[in-house]
Amino acid sequence: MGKMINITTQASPSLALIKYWGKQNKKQNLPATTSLAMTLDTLHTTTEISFSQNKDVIRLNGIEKQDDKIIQFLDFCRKYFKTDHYYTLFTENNFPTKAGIASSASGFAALAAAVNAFENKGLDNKALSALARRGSASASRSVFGGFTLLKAGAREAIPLENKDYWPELRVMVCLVSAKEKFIGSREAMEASRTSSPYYSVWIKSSRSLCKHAIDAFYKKDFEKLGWAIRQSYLRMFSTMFTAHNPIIYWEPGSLQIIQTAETLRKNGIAVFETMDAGPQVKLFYLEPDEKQIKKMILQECPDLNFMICSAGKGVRYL
Ligand code: 2P0
Repeated sequence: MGKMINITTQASPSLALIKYWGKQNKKQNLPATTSLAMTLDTLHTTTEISFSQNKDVIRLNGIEKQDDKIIQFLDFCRKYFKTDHYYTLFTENNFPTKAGIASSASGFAALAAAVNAFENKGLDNKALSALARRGSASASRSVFGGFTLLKAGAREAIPLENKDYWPELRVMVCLVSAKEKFIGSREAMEASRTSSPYYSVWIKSSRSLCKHAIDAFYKKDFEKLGWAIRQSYLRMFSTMFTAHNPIIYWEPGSLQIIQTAETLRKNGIAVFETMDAGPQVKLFYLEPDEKQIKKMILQECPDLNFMICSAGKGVRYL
């Protein structure tokens, strides 16, 4: 009676300090750059899986839809697990979906774990990370908590340190806009790869940048790490700005926060911003500076919604 099972999993977004952008192998979804990331707490995707008669039924944040990326992933799971089951999925995010807050990272990590449990396959986290990568490369990182590395060309992420490694480290996720992005990150990174003259420089320069960041991470040298965090997202966006056609996720509100971070740094406060495939700006800082950062951000952007995160847990079964 395995078919009556109902399983619920939860996973959190993986925010890259050093970015993955571009694929080494499209079919197997292998990343072209090494990414260093932090799995966030506070934000999460919750996914409930059960049996479905003759087709996959997907309800995302209460609305039923046929999401191609999810269906393709379920097709892959059926082959991988050698089953012909269809699934009913109820999946909810407690943060905006497809807005550049890594909902595909938490989403596919939660989904990979859900299918694994539903099919009673008992994959360990390494195998689960490789499976989640098929859905979204960043999801391979979300399987693990704390701090992770996904190497260029790798099949799975590596857990570096757990969530308690750097307890003062915080991320303020500034919600500039909750609209769905106008172009998905998969398409956008492919446009960068195939048409930006800076793509090859991005790939090459990512290697030394990542080494620099890992060194800073282990020394807990926040200024040095912060420099690399900023370089990584700005170099990544350079490949988007110069793609044919150019891709610009930034909004005026994004720039306002970037400039506020610059003002804070000029006042001696170590705060370093990053952005992903969307207009949101995420600020890295250390907890003792939180009060001053909040004050300045709210002074410059009084209506801003934000969420504060620390390093969080990997995928879990509820
Ligand atoms: C990252 N992003 O490292 C980078 C930085 C967005 C900007 O991973 O095609 O949804 O499914 O593997 O993982 C977003 O891209 O792309 C992403 P696919 P994914 O977090």
